This record gives sequence, structure tokens and C-alpha cells, in this order.
Amino acid sequence: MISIEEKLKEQHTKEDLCLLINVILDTTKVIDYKVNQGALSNILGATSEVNIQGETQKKLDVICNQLLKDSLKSCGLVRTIASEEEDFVVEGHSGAPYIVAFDPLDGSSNIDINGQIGTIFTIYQARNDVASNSEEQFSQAGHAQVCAGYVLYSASTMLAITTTGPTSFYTLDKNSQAYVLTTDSIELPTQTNEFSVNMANSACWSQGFNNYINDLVSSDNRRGRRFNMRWNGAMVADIHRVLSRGGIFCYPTHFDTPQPSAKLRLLYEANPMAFLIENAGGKAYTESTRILDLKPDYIHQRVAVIMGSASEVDFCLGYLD
Ligand code: P6P
Repeated sequence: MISIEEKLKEQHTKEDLCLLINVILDTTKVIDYKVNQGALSNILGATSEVNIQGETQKKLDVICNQLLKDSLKSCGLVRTIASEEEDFVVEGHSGAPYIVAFDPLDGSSNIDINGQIGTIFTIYQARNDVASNSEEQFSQAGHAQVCAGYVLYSASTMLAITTTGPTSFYTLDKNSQAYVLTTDSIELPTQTNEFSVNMANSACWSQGFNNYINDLVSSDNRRGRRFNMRWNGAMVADIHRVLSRGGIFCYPTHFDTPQPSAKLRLLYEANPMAFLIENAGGKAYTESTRILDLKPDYIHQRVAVIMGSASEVDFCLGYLD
């Protein structure tokens, strides 16, 4: 079994990028330990703080955010940091080659019910045309990512990662504490029988998206096959299922407020997941645009997300034209 370090070297990944990826992964091992502690340590439950997303921060959100910030600020390889849990960008090491954005604990509403949660990360080359403490560092199209990945803390702790080559799965060997290659080059099935959406939001959707979902759940749908639904409440878990066996994951625009709204964040949710999905042969769109062609207007920008098995994404988009 080959480790992530060996595989990155085999893929001729730049030395400083290998070092940075390992800084992130070493920090996820500490997070994994803390998540596995659960109720045994006083780290469950919420804080009294509300983050810029308007969400009450869980104790573990704050702990994991601080762990990643500390690691990235001290490694000397990161110029600028963005986090779901930080209002503004955090300055790292001026002149450093990379910038990193992350969601330290995606799906944290699952923490207190022992559900699946994960860390999502994305790495870009730093820009030399803007200040190191500027949000403009992250105004780069998703296709400029040099690495994207997530760690899913579940029955086993698994890493999905791509550095512009194929998307691969690694499993954390808890004895050696090494991430070991368990699926080399993921190939998403183009068709699927499984969709992932929060049906409770159907009153908020466009007519076109409702028509798509109504076709999926109707007994005589246009594909002549039954569909099943899964919704985990954590994008990292739902995308892991899609990468593992195909599927389509949707979080469409909501029209229940004066201004249409989206939930998922482009920089540290949609873009890294789109990079992983596309490098596994899938498709990733908002409702009209390829996600990886988008440049974030600001670090917490939200977008609609429709991603997964290519032919199912096309079918869904056909209802939205
Ligand atoms: P809802 C978690 O808060 C998250 O950002 C994604 O990980 C997840 O897919 C989505 O929101 C869940 O949203 O509205 O179903 O709670």
C-alpha cells in the first residue's frame, strides 16, 4: 500500500506543494483524534458565537479552525488564508508561494449526533499582483486550483484529493497514522439512480428544478428507472458517496426571499468539490455555469450547486434552461 507522500512524489508534485499538503493532512489527523473523542472530551455542543455565515459556531468548529490556522501560519508556505469561520482573510507568510482556503468542519450540525463531518481544503498559487492580506488573492477561477481535497471523519477516516491529475481516495491507517492509497483513479459512472437534495426546501425552488425532481420521484419517470434519495446534511459526506458510486448532488437557488439566494460557498465548498468531481469524470455547474470557470467576488460568496454523474447533471440542467 502506497502512502500519500509516495504517491505525490510518483506524480512529480512540486516539493513545496507536497510539504504543504502534508501540513494540512497532519492537522486533519489531530482533528480526527478530537472528533473521535466525541463526548469523552468537553468539545461537543455550541459556543455563544455566531460566525459571518450567521451560524452558531460549534466548539469543534472553533478548535479545528484554530488548528488549521496555526499550522498554515507557521509552515512558511502560505501567504494568505481564508476560512468559513473567519470574517476576513488571515495573513500568513509574506512572499510564500501558496494561498489556502478551507471549511474546517463541514456539516458541523452533525457533530452532536455522531454524524459524518469533514474538512474541505483548496490550494492556489499566491498572486504577486495584489497584497498578501487582500481578499483579491482568492479572486481566481476554480480551474486555477493546484490541489483540492477533503477528509471525511466517518467509520473510517478518508481523504479524497486531486492535484490536477485523477481524484484518488486514501484511508487513514490509525496504527501508522499514514494516509494510504485505497482507490487510485476514481471514475464516476455517467448515469445514476441516486439523487441528493434537501426535499424540505422544494417550496423555495424554481419551477424548472421542481419539474426535474418531480420527474425523478414519479413512478413513470422519463428514464424508466426508479431513483433513490440520500441527504446527509454534510456536503463532504454526500459528495463522498457520489465519488464512491455515482449520483447527483443539488443545492439549487432559493426563491423564497426578495433576492434569490444560494447556500453553499464557492471558494471552500463548491470549487474544491467541483475540482474533485471533474477530475473523476463528473460535471459541476451552478444552474447555468461551469463552477470551475467562476471567480469568487468575495471569499464567502455563495452559489447554486449541481454536480455529479455527467449525464444526470446534463439531464437536470435541461430542465433549467
Ligand atoms: P441544509 C452544511 O451546513 C452545509 O453547508 C453543507 O455541508 C450541506 O450539504 C448543507 O449545508 C446542508 O444544508 O439546508 O440541508 O441543512
